[in-house]
Amino acid sequence: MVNITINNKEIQVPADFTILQAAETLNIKIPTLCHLDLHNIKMVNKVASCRACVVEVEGRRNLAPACSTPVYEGMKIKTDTIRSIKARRTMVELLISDHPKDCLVCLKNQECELQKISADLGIKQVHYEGEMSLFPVDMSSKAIYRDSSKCILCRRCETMCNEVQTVHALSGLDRGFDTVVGPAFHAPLGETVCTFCGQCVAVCPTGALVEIDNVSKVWNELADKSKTVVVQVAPAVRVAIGELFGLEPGAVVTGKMVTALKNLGFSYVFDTNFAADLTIMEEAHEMINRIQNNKKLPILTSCCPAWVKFFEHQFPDLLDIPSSCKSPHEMFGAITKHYFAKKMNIDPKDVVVVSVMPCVAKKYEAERPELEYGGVKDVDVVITTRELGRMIKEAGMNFLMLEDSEYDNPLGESSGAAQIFGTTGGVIEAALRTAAVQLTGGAIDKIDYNEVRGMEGLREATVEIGDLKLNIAIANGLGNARTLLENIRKGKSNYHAIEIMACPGGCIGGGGQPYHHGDLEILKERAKGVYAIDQSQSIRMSHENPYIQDLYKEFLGEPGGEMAHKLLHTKYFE
Ligand code: HC1
Ligand code: SF4
Repeated sequence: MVNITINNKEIQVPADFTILQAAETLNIKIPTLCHLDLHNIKMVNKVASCRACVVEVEGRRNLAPACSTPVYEGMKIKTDTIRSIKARRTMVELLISDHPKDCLVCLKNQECELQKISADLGIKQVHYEGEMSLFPVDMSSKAIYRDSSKCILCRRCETMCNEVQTVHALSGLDRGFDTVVGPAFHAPLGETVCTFCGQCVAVCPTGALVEIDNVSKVWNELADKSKTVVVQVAPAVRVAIGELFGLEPGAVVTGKMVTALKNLGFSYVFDTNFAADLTIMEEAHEMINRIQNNKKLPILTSCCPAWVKFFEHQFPDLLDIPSSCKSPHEMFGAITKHYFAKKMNIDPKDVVVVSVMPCVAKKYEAERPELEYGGVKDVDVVITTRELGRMIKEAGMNFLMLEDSEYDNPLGESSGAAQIFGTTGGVIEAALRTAAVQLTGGAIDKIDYNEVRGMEGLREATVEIGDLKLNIAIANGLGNARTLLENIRKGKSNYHAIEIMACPGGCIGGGGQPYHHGDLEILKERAKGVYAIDQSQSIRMSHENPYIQDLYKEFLGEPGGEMAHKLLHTKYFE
């Protein structure tokens, strides 16, 4: 510990603290823009490039950036002098001088950190006019919109992509006003190893990285009276969308959200959770088969599209071990178009499936050409939680005052097991619940597998089911996934099953969720919301969902059977 003084207050802080961390212990707020400290995923953006956090240190001629200057014994710091405030304003004014000032029509309007710091610092005028960095917009991917003219070179995206996700799709290129953070050789993002996980979007402070906006597409589909427009909602959306309307993270707003979707004019409001139950029927069947025959182990979950793209690029030698199951929202699309539409006497070509997802990679996934049946795409349009929030606002609804309503049936009923898909560890727990019943003939002593829950990026557990001891691993964040996959490649893994989600925290921390600014507490609250829904359900195991049972009886036959394979399973490509 060292003794320091901040704004005349004496305190003791750990010797490895920065000025910024020390000030936080006194609740002194120093503005920052490039800095980001995501303790839970060990990501600290250390570039100190924006200099919006400069402070005065006694005995030092120059101002010091608080985020990167370590404390020392006897240090005397002033954070609120006119000199430091003026310098901060100058730094931010310089950033604004090289920034398109189209805030009113920017997708990040009211959520932009540059906008906020400018207001907080009382900047009323930009004194510096001159050269600007202008770059073409990159819309080469179906998921991410990249406008480098709005980039402030904070490098958060680069740190996230390279250090946390270990994808290395982004790095700093060129010099001076030509400096840009992007793929090597200025390649279009859509043609790179980018997984579209959207974690760069989640940490970008400005509108430089945002999702491809599909809101207009959905409005147009809703206006087309020749179409039956069906919407499905992912498990993680209902515990986060309330944040866009001022509610606490984790607030469960399923009923209001369903009413909002009905008001928007969707013909049917269904639940991705139904298809998560279906996924478990298929995946647990595959898992049991592979464990009993001791072949192709470990089985890897396959519902996260960014994770799928990651292993296709990075581990092409291991393409036979992920489960062949499509992700739940794709299964949902296939079942809607080839089972529900038939039941309702509608031509599948006249059905439009819209997915509301916490994820930007789902936009890319829906465009994968193999995710179709009989020439009909499984899913037509994907919007994120944030885009649904915008649609609700555009329609002028007072979300908080909406009554609750229920999902439509038959594709709106689901178990608690499906709901926990939304958080890290949930998919494997859901699979274990059903696998345990099938392996023991129903002699189970528990439904909750607390040993696979948690927020750590890499976890493992041994789960006993009857005489079997199953070694399970869970990774969230692609860097953690890489660690597991490298061990498998080296033959060092003794796992039976592994769940992988690309985003820290799982889908609750998806790149399309309300911005959480790296606050782990927000993710924890969303996870609590997910588990609270599970606990409140009368059915908590996927195979007990009566509509799933009907679906197999009426249409699919057996899990893993011929029809199931045609509609619900897929292939991976190098
Ligand atoms: Fe997910 Fe999934 S859990 S991938 O995180 O398997 O996006 O929420 O919808 O498809 O069910 C996302 C969430 C989601 C799928 C399911
Ligand atoms: Fe990297 Fe993910 Fe962003 Fe692609 S979407 S650039 S993989 S962080």
